[in-house]
Amino acid sequence: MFDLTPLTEAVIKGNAPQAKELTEKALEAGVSPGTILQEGLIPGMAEVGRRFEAREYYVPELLIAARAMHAALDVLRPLLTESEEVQPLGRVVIGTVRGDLHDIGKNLVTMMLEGSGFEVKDLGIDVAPEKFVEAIKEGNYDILAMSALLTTTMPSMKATIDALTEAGLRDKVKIMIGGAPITQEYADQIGADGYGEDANQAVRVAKQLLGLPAD
Ligand code: B1M
Repeated sequence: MFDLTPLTEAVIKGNAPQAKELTEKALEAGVSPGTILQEGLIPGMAEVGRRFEAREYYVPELLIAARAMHAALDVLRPLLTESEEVQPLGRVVIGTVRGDLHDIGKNLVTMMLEGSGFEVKDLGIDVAPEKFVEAIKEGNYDILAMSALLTTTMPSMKATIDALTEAGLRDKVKIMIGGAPITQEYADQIGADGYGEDANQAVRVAKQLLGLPAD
């Protein structure tokens, strides 16, 4: 049984080279990418968040932890996004909303969607409502997916939905939202079509929104 604790520790300490190396070693030892993610990496970021809340960590520690997480995710990305689908299940445009720079969760959702056969266009972070509207106008997307990690940026989700409605495009796409402060109640309140609590659920919700079978 491969011990993932050192990997969790590498994320907590923000040791990017070690996080990368331990992820590679775990894969070589036959640990699945999903297990590495759920049992090695995500608990590391959760602990980083706890330390930040307890004021044991400050922004620089968050940044170096995020860098370590990205180094490990870069190793997992090709494996998580491997898909046998030829025709995409659907087309998704995703972004972290205006004012928000958190992208680890969004990147995970992107990888899981791609790995499940969706084609995903990632608009990145700090995406203004107008940019989402422009993408929907110009691209042929089935789902608009928004991520927010700050209570102060959650209203950008509603602003984006309002901007789409104003542009007459609201009915053109299904809207899915998620991120640590987001709830189903909030999704209902702002008129989103779906809410995903984590990256796995995001895939389930995306399939549900397009009327596709769960598996
Ligand atoms: Co910030 N930060 N941060 N931060 N940060 C949080 C979010 C915070 C909760 C920490 C805390 O106080 N405990 C807090 C927010 C408080 C609040 O609003 N309630 C906070 C704060 C305050 C801030 C700053 C304001 C700090 C400051 O400057 N004083 C600042 C804001 C900057 C900005 O965005 N404008 C800031 C900055 C940063 C860094 C840049 C340093 C860094 C981000 C680096 C990066 O992303 N590239 C950072 C980090 C790392 C965090 C924590 C520690 C970790 C976030 C993370 O990556 N989690 C975070 C504390 C925490 O969450 N415990 C915190 C791991 C990731 C896998 O989980 O992103 O939740 P998550 O994604 C999950 C689900 O939410 C879901 O699936 C994902 C996978 O399971 N999901 C979706 C996400 N998007 C989805 C979309 C979907 C469906 C599901 O459908 C579309």
